[in-house]
Amino acid sequence: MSIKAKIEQLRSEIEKHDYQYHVLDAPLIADHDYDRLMEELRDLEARHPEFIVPASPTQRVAPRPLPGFAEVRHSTPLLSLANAYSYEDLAEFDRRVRDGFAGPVEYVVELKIDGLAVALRYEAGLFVLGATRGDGEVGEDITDNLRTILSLPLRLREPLTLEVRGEAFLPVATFAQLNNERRESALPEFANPRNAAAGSLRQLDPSVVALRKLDLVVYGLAQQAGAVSARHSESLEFLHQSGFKVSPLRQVVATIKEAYALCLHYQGIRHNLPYGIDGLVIKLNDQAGQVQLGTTAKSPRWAIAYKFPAEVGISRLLDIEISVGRTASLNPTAILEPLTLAGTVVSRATLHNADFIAAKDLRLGDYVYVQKAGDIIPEVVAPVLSRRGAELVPYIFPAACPVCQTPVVQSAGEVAWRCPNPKCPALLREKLIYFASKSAMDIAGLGEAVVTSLVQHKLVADAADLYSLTVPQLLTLPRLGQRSATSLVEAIAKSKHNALDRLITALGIPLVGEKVALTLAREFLSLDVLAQATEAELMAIPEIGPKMAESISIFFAKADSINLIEKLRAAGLNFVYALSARGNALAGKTFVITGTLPGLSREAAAELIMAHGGTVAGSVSGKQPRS
Ligand code: 3BA
Repeated sequence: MSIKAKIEQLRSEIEKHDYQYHVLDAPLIADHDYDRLMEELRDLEARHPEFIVPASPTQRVAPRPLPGFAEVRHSTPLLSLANAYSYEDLAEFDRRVRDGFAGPVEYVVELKIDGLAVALRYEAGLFVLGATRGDGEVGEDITDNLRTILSLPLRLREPLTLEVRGEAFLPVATFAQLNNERRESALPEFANPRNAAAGSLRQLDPSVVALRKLDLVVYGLAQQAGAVSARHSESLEFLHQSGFKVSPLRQVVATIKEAYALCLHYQGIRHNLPYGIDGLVIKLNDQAGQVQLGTTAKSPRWAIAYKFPAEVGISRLLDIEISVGRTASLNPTAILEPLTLAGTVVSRATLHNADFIAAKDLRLGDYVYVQKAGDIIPEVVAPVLSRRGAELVPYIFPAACPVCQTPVVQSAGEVAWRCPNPKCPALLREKLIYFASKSAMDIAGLGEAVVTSLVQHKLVADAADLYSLTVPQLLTLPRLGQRSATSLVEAIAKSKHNALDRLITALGIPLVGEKVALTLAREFLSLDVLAQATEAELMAIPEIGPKMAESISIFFAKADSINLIEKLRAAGLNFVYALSARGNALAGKTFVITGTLPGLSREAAAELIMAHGGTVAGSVSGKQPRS
């Protein structure tokens, strides 16, 4: 057999197993046998790169991050769905359908997956373009990110040209794991699988997206793809036969009553499914009828989403716990008698701030209505006044920090009360956790527990003190062995060489997150230049508004900040952008950029060169490294 034929045979074999595993959930071989096939293919392709094609299973993860997402105009708009919240709403929808369509009415009932709507284009059987919904008319090109989804066929079984629409989502288990990781890294948790899918697909680096393990369910063909079938149920069958994962529920029913019965059934078992659903979608099966009924400005008249009601339960407010956040704000949390809500046990819920508690007049000992917003994050809705005991008294928000007892203060126009003590141990703890977190200095082994211990034992008074910690010092902490202590000291030392944007993030400047930090690093190229920047200079940057500019200059003017920065400098941390950012493979080389490349602007090309240590001649962007 020729090498080319062997490669093709391996690809077909791997595609078959990808389909069995990721679409059908029915693997035919053991993981290590699958790995061996992949290895064999990788090996052959490495020796014969002339045979590599984009549809090869080895090519799912593009080698480099994108400079940004290009815009894509959809061939036909992605409409939205009208919502129904009751049987009455569904009956009303049914009447309208029957008024506007003379033929026999049949409905297809599908699960409404809680993810992000995407449009996928195939040309001659090859996946060529994937886009987000955007505003329905224009979305963003996320082809490289969608390619990482293993249930998405890179090539179809037939060389068809078509546009498919569906939902990219995170399975429940993956979503829970991602939020656990985010909690541990002091990152905000995603409120629901939809936000998590959107956040994941907006990552510029496909190798990061690949780690998120997204999945995809398709539910429709764009109209322009031609009449493949007379009925929607047949389109779904066609998509299934073409190798896509389609909604596992695609039941055809004759009446809206039967559709509603399915809604109630799935409302009861929704939390036992491996993916989040926020309702069901009911569609007229007859595609000619769909055309006849047409659309309103925003949504088709032939389809409706039945949305599950938010699950509400009653529990008891046992206590209000006050913690001190990274910005010194006092954050109240409700401690509840445990109750099961939307499939999980809830015993805590955020109360946001003092005003929230006062506005609802929540009292310790109250029975309270608890609800899951977006079905993930629990919130206290209101007290059950009919069950309030006469002895309960209005809640008084603490006047002093619960940790250091300093009287709290409230700035004009702000709802948060803050602890004004810069040496408050609670504040230090939060700052250190944030400093070490994944999106900041990413120090492995420096999690909540170790930080708490370091603060308790007074081994550090600020982030810079981390860099002078020694193994013997760490060994004095309870539950920290020789091995962990050694690797922690190494991880801390390694973080000295982090890219500048990480350090800027880690400083915890109010309103400055990782994205803004990267912008600041790229604009000012050194921490010292940034620290000297005036508010006017900061505001000259498009992403920086007056509030952020003010916050940044206040931060760098503070004695504590100046002191911290000098200590970090003395510890040998990297204060400059460019050479350190992505390696220096291009160091010593100078580039002149002329003309354009498809998908890469001159500015973006210059940025990539500089980020790899190269120099760009001429003034393409006017932002070369100052040395
Ligand atoms: N079916 C979402 N829209 C859906 C094609 C219509 C539609 C959805 C659906 C409009 C799901 C709105 C975004 C959109 C393609 C517009 C589904 C789901 N059907 N099963 C009727 O599972 N989330 N979403 N996508 N066009």
